[in-house]
Amino acid sequence: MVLDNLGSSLRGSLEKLRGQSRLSEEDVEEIVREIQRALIQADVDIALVQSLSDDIKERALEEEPPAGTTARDHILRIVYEELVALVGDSTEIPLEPQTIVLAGLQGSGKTTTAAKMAWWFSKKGLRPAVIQTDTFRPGAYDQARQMTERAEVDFYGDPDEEDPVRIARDGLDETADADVRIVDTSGRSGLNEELVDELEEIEAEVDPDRNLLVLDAAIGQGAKDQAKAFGDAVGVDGVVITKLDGTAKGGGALAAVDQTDSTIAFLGTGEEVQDIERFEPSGFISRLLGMGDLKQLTERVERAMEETGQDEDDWDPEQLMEGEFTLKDMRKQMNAMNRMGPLDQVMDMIPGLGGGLMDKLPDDAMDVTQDRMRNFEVVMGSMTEEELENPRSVGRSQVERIARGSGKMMSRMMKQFQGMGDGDMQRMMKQMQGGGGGGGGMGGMGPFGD
Ligand SMILES: Nc1nc2c(ncn2[C@@H]2O[C@H](COP(=O)(O)OP(=O)(O)OP(=O)(O)O)[C@@H](O)[C@H]2O)c(=O)[nH]1
Ligand SMILES: [Mg+2]
Repeated sequence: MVLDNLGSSLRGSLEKLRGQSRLSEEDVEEIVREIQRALIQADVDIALVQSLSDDIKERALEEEPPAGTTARDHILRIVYEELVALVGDSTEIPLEPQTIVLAGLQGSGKTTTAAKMAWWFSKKGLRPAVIQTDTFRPGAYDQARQMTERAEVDFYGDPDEEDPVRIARDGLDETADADVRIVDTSGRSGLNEELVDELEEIEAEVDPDRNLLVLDAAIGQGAKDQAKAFGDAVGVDGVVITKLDGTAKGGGALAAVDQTDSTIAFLGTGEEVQDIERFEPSGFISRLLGMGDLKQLTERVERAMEETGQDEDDWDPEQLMEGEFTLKDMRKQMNAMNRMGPLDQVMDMIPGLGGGLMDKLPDDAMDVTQDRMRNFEVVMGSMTEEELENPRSVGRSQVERIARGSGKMMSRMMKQFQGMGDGDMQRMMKQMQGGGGGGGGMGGMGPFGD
């Protein structure tokens, strides 16, 4: 993924600052060099890299770090803030009924994005529909139909109709029940008059709430020209950058979009309908820096909760912060985590557990952890509500009963859970929420660690 090595190369330099309370000029130089290298590799405009470097240097040396912060936190915060400013804001996408037109050059990812966005809206509880108006490319109809089937969302298209505007009109009628109508359009190899005319006519017919321009990340800084050309021709309310999974150069598109007056709405990170994320500048940059992204994690948790039929209320970090964490809570978390995707991805998003830790773990550690979680599940399945609420009350005879019931790892788990002091879980949750603890260990994690 774009700028992938920024986090890991910075982490080394930041690690060296551990224990220091002040930054020397050399420290700042080294960190700025790492950032420059990563940004230039990612195809970010050189002049932009230079001005960003200057800003970071100036702030790092001139701003007084707030009392109690370390040199490491001080520079990390400045780097983070400057990078967030570099990628710019996120396009506002209200969760309400609306019509969106997707435009872009051939192969930029419009059709894929239409299905992905529909999937995204459906996960937010809205009813989306995709309208396919591309009569230019043979196969466009089938492609859109198949992708929307995979996304399990409504679809309208007409393989026998040649007029895109007519399809758009019929499509709006046919999808009147949907909350969010996403209109996919055809592409051309360049922004020619034919494409501009077609887009203008569709826009006049559809009267969309927003036009989103779909850009392939591989075009790098070319994003600036495309965003400007489409903006002048039909108006662009936001940009979707696709194929960020496939190129190391996506930094060009990310930064270039902000240099025009556009903002970024979504990022495409793969070919499947789920491979989409809302662009959140702060989360995006925290993740790049290996600081984790609680917001993303929360989104995934919410999604997982929906799928397990659990209430969102069940996920209550506040309650965990207050220190009451029972086995029952742990089971809920584990169920949710299992549904959030591969454990290593989830861990990467937790501030303090991100990057730094993952690098240190042996390759198979995640498999082992995942196995262990499954074991816990089996064991907890044999416990009563009372025992789950109150693990310290579990005596020997209960342990034996539960062990018989589960046949698995009982004493080991109880030993670990009981051995975990009251404050440990609280401390762990604090660490997760506080972020910034790149190398933060798993020491307090008890059952998850060894
Ligand atoms: N790896 C990756 N591939 C993507 C992504 N988005 C789209 N693609 C692929 O890019 C190719 C083109 O995507 P389409 O969605 O057909 O592009 P389009 O803009 O609709 O193309 P036209 O209709 O011909 O103008 C397809 O093979 C997609 O699978 C992405 O985020 N990551
Ligand atoms: Mg298409």
